[in-house]
Amino acid sequence: MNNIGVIFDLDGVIVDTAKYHFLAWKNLADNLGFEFTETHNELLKGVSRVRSLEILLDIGNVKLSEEKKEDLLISKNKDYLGYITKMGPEEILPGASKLLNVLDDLGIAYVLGSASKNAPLILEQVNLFERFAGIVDGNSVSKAKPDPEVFLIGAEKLHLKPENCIVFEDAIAGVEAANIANMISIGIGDAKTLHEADFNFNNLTEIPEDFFTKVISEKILKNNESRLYKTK
Ligand code: B16
Ligand code: MG
Repeated sequence: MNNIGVIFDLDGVIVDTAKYHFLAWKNLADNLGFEFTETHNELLKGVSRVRSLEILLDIGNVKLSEEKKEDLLISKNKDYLGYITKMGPEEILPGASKLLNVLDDLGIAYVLGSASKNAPLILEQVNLFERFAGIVDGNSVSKAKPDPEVFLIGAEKLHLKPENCIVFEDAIAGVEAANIANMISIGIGDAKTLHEADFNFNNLTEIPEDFFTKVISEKILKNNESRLYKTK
């Protein structure tokens, strides 16, 4: 059943690294002397590291030289690495391992499509690296989500047309990127926030076992009129 393939975002879909990004960004904001809250952190989900720093500095109304910004990006990542190098398989989000098993059983290949430059390390930490047919991460792209580049490279790795790819995403920018790429977008998380997705689930445990067979048999592909068979 390999006429479709799957592209997974990492943070917020396979693992929750947002909590570690938060701790590292908060530490940086504390050192700069302004408050950075969990609500602020929502703005950084799915956003590149460089863009995250720009947003954070805007929140604190802080202006810095490019050189200083470079230093901060390095120190934030060092701090973040301290957390992720302690991660283990127990941090795989509920439903993710089972979903990968379902895909393996169906012979549906999957790749990673993440904005994180640390994605390979994180997948190694949680023992999932070997299972992905390919990794597209922040090192492989020049344009950040909502630009579709990350997912279009993912489709190439799957040797599939974009419309035959299903994207799992937790961020608005990622859902937008999947839609622009003409892929099937699945929003994981709050359905109101991710209302632009073709399908919505609160988390991966909610994906019905027959989801992929239905996508194929009902031809819910974007190049097909029957895309109207949405679950919502
Ligand atoms: P890094 P995803 C994204 O991962 C995170 O959601 C986002 O908060 C982070 O800024 C970005 O990766 C870059 O991460 O600093 O490790 O390169 O959701 O695209 O898997
Ligand atoms: Mg994400």
